[in-house]
Amino acid sequence: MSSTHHTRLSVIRGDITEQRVDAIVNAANSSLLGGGGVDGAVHRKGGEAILEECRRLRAAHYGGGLPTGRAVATTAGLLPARWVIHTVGPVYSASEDRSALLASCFTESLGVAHELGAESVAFPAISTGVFRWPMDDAARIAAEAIHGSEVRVPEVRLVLFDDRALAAFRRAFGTT
Ligand code: AR6
Repeated sequence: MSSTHHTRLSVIRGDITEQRVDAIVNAANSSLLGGGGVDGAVHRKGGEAILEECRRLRAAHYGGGLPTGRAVATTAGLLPARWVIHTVGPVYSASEDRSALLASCFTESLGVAHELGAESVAFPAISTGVFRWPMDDAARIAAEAIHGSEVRVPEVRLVLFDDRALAAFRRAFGTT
C-alpha cells in the first residue's frame, strides 16, 4: 500500500468480481452486451440487472456502441460492489500506437467513479487478455495514467488475476 496525492493505492492478486469496493471496472467491449474474460465473469456473477442496464444505455446513448477509451457506469447487480464501470480497452496493435486510448480507460473510469461519489475503485489489467496488450507495457500505461490523473478517488486497487500480471503491475507501480 502506498500513498500518492492522498490516494491509497494497492496492487493485489485476486478476482475483480469479488472486490468489496464501491466500484469495479469491467474490461468490456463496445457492444456493452458481454463477452469473455472479466466481462464474462462480471455478467455471470452480477446477474441480469447489469445486462438490462447496459441494453438501456445502448438504446438511449450509445446506439453505435461505447467508443474505445470511454467509460460508463451501471448497477453492480449481485456483486459486492455498488457499481460496475464499463470501459472499452483498445485491441493491441504492433503497427499503431493506441496507448492513449488505454490510458483514457483509466482516467475516464476514475472520472466516472468520482462523479458517482465512489470512495474506492478496483481495476483489472484492461486490454491484456482477449485484446492481447503486452503485460509490462499495459502496467506502465496504467501506472502513468493513474498517477497523472487529476481526479482523486480515495482508494484505488489494481486487481491482477495471476502472478505474472501481479509482478508486472507491482514493478510498474513501485509497490512490493
Ligand atoms: N478478475 C481479474 N482479472 C481477470 C479476471 C477476473 N475475474 N478474468 C480475467 N482477468 P480480458 P481485455 C484478467 O480478456 O483484454 C471480453 O470478451 C485477464 O487474465 O477480460 O480488455 C470483452 O467482452 C487479463 O489479464 O479483457 C471484450 O471483447 C485481464 O484480466 C474483450 O474480452 C483482461 O482480460 C476485452 O479484452
